[in-house]
Amino acid sequence: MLAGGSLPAAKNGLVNNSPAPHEQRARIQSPPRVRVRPDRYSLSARAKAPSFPGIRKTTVFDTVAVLGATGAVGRIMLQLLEERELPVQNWRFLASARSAGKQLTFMGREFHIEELTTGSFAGVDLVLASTPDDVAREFLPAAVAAGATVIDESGYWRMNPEVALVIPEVNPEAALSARGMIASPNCSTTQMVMALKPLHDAARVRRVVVSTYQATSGAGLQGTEDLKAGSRAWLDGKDYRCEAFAHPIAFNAIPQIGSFRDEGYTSEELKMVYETRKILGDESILISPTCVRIPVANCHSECITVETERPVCPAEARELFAAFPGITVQDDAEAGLYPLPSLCDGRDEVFIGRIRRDLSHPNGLNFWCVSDNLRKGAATNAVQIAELLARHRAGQSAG
Ligand code: 2RA
Repeated sequence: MLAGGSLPAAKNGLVNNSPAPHEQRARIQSPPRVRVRPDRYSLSARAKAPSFPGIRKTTVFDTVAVLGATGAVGRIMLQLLEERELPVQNWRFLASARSAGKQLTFMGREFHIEELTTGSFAGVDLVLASTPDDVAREFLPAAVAAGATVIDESGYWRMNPEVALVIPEVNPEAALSARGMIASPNCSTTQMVMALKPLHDAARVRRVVVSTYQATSGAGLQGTEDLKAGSRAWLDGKDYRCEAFAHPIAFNAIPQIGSFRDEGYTSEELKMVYETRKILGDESILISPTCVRIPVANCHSECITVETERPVCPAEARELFAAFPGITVQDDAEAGLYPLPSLCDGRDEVFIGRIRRDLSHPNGLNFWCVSDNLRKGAATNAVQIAELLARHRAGQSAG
């Protein structure tokens, strides 16, 4: 069990098992016409963020509280909320005593950051929380008890059986039947499960071997600072002591993310195992993970080998990935087209390339998967969950 604790009964349980309409169109990205250097070919123009056709002017949430708006993920969450226009009447911003009292600008207005207490949630109907685990443990049950639906980015509640663990493209029904608390998965899990879902639906995934190449932004703002300051120091021949990592990250690779747990696996690796099974609703999937921190500023990359019940050839896999909402295939070896963290930065999709058969197993498939860990791995997924709830509520009031 990775997380414990209990939740009060939700006052606002949402019950509906119909999946929400998908909001992003998947596509196979056209390869460039000529062979070009990686920095010359561009991703297609950034898709405008999906909005709320038909319900934008309707207030769905009276009061939404955002927790942790000043952190690495919180900042992006605010940016997304500004871009995507969630139908909300009132916004509140809550933070621990250290950040409380500061001002922040959101949607062109100045907001005062209030101190987070267990009494903060009266009248709040949705909480978007991006906080450390201990804050989530201490304060979020009070939000549920006050009648709010909580979307939690922390790791604390994810494996609690009373909590829904949701990727909107994969298991939207879990969000709609949640009893107050909805958790967003760990970033390394989210992009892998996005890739596994279409394969699992078509050919049942039996076993996964995954190695991650995780960006320093996954360790928060200090992780980014350690990469920048550590790289400068390394180039200047000076010492630098990392605060977010146990070893120097500049010009290095650290095969430890999180703390060591059972059988030599880290907490990050075990999250990939348990969260994947919970989201896909299949405890039989075997997963062998190795998580590595690398000196890339943003976007996690994963080398994934999947064994399915029946063989899935690369052409079929390409089609399955391309048809899945939120996945963009970038796969043209001759043109040098495959996902790169530098080009996926700031994007909301999960990118897949290097799709090829596993030479060591007749039912095996290998591919490379990159995604912005702060966006689809965290903020985007949380905002998409809020949008899913908004569409559902708007549908209910229209009906
Ligand atoms: C990391 N997955 O990259 C973690 C953040 N949740 O460190």
